[in-house]
Formats: sequence, structure tokens, C-alpha cells
Amino acid sequence: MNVLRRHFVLSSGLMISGMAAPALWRRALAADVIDISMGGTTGGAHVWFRPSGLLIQPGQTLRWTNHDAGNSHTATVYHPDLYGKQQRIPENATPWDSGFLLPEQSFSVTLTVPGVYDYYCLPHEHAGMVGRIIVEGDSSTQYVQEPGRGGGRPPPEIALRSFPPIATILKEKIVE
Ligand SMILES: [Cu+2]
Repeated sequence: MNVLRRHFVLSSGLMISGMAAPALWRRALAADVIDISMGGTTGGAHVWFRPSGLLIQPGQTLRWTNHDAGNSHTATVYHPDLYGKQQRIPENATPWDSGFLLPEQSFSVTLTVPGVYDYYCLPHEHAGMVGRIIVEGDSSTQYVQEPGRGGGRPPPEIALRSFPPIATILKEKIVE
């Protein structure tokens, strides 16, 4: 009895962890508002955006929420108008900067211009806290980045290594 019961709990637990996550992701991607969590370990040794890579549709809204009790974070795009960075958003897209979000504060932006958007956390760019959004376009849309566009400062090496690859985002739609 005891053994059977444990087996049942275990197998249903596995089934949930194996099936619920993709279903939740799919539901999240279909929503009008898609959540991105800002997090970190106690002491701030590791910090992150989750998911770090997303493929969304024009008109969908992204909402960043700081779930890190011990740190402030920002979601700031790479653009010459913001801290003199190199432009890593589509040519005619509007740059955004959330400003510092205290724990449990949120910031939202609605994206309409297709293309690739790279962003970072102002105090944690050098810890590799970056993310990449792709707004899907039609078959003529080019998703290729043009590093150096606008002539501003490029991301540091650790940030460049931390962006999820464009091909992976296009294939997986969501990258943890
Ligand atoms: Cu941060």
C-alpha cells in the first residue's frame, strides 16, 4: 500500500513536471502580456532575466518584475540615446529604459516593430544580466544583428556571450 502510494505520487509528479512546463510556456507566449522575471541569488553573485530570450508577436506587451528581494534591476535597451550604447534594436523602434525597479516593482513596454531587441540591466551588465527579444515579422524580416550600428559603445564580452542565439530563439520561441 505504502509502496503503491509512493509510486503513484512519484509518477504523477513526473508527469506534471514533464508536461505542465511546455503548456505553461505556450500559454504565456499567447498572452497579451508576457512576464519576464528579474532575479538573483542572495548576495548577488548571480543575476538574471528569465526567460532571457523570447519570440513575440507585434503588439504584445512585455512586463518585467523584480523578484529579487536583495537587488534593484533595470531593463534598458542598447541605444545611443541611453548611456551612449551601440544600437541593438530595430532602426525605427523606440528605445526604452525601465529605470531602477525595487523588489516587486514592474515595468511594461509594448513592441510593434519587428526585429531583434537586445537589452541589459544597468548595474549588472558586467555580470552578464542581458536579454534578447525578437518581434516576429513577415518572411522579408531580417533578424540579423548589425553590431556597431550607431557607433556607440558595444556590450562587454560577457554580455555578448550571454545573449541567447537568434537562431535558438526563432526555433524554441522561449529560452530560459
Ligand atoms: Cu540587475
